[in-house]
Amino acid sequence: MTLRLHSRYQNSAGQRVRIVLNLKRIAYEYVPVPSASSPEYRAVNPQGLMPALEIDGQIVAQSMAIIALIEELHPEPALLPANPIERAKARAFALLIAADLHPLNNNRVRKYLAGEMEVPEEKITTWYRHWVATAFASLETALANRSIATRFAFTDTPGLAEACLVPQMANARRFECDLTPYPLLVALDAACRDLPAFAAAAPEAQVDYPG
Ligand SMILES: N[C@@H](CCC(=O)N[C@@H](CS)C(=O)NCC(=O)O)C(=O)O
Repeated sequence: MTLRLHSRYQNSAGQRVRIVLNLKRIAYEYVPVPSASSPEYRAVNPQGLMPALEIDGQIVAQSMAIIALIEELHPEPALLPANPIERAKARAFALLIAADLHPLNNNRVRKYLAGEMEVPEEKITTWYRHWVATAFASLETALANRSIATRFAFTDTPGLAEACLVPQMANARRFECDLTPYPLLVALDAACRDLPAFAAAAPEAQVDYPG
């Protein structure tokens, strides 16, 4: 099985997938995408969003669908807890980021606000920080309310929750969001970032990182 991941160094949805592939020690080819809106990339993913996974010649889009596919093909190490309720909680944590927060703040939304809507840059930053604060408050509460003690968010090894959180934390730092109200998120992110699977998936470790 050959895997080619179309992504870019600063593609946080793609970074989730890179983390998961690394956690599962799955070899893949990283294919840098210079422009997601180019005809070349739209031939790969007509939606014009990264990442896209090429698997044995077929294309799968959407990071969470790609991660679910990887988990089905390579169940070990598991990305989710064994207990069904804990599994649901881990998925809810990840989806709060992938389904609720990320779509509000991603590049194309900010570009649209700045361009067609003529929103000044400082207001876009306010928008960005508002949605980060809203989401991070809920994520922090989710961690504080856990009934089972685990080394990472919901598991003893990093999984889906961490694969979604770490890229989002990097984005929040890039936009200078105040992270002091979220000590549990900050600690979880710090516990992951130096692990080889996360370090190798980081923007600065990718071949297309401008350095
Ligand atoms: N729901 C999608 C979101 C993908 C997405 O929004 N990707 C962004 C980057 S993180 C993108 O490709 N934007 C186009 C661009 O930056 O030109 C997923 O999880 O894969």
